[in-house]
Amino acid sequence: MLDKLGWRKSDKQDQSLQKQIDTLRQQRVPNHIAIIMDGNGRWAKQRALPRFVGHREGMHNVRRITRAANAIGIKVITLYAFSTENWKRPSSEVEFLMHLPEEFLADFLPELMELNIRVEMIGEMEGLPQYTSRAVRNAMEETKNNTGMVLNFAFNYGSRREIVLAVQRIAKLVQDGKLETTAITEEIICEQLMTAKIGDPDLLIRTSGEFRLSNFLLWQLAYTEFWFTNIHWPEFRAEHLYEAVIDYQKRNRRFGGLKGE
Ligand code: V0D
Repeated sequence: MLDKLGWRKSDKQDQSLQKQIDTLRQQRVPNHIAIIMDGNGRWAKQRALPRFVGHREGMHNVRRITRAANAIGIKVITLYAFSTENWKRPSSEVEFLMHLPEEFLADFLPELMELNIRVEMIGEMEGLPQYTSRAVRNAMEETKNNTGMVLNFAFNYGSRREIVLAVQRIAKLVQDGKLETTAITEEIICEQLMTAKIGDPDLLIRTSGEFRLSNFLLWQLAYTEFWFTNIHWPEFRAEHLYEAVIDYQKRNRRFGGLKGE
């Protein structure tokens, strides 16, 4: 059963979470949070478990963090689930990963409806196995009229590829005489990116101790606050998300002070 904020009893362990919520409610929360969900393989390795166990744990954690983000009024959460580079992994691992959207949605879609959450995707549907694209397309269709938080998966996504596709489309507009070269602005480029409708993240989180962007949202992260943690994705909990949000709010407050001086 879910309570008013969309919490499952098992996720709301203790008073300290409520304390964090009380703190972060005193200021604006970021509209859009993007997360690089790293460390599933490493988490498994440390426990002498096969990598796929880490990936499945990671998938279960997507649900927890979706609930946690929803509960504090985040408008968009973008999760880096599969990059264009991930195709280089062993084919057995890629195949396992490609079944995760199906598995995730089979269990979680009813709750997404209950929470009024809309599923979106950035990346290319082309090249995905049919069982994968069908599951994702179906979830987008089922949830398209939901008006609450957007759960946006970056999936078969690479930012350089995204930029190449945008440049190709803009060049075509110029070639067809529909756009002047001098009329190409930042806004025109934004419109051609896969994030046209969802906008730029306010906060980027990367788990598992790496400090790279790994071809994620290169254009869109120009003004974003970054937050890093050593926690592996399967162990990243609501308390860590809220810690990141509270840190973000502190930074913003500092900037606000400086700007006025
Ligand atoms: C594995 C950690 C949910 C990162 C999270 C194939 C690596 C778990 C989805 C998902 C993955 C994607 C689209 C959708 C619904 C769910 C997912 C992949 C990997 C890529 F509509 N978790 N998840 N997709 N992992």
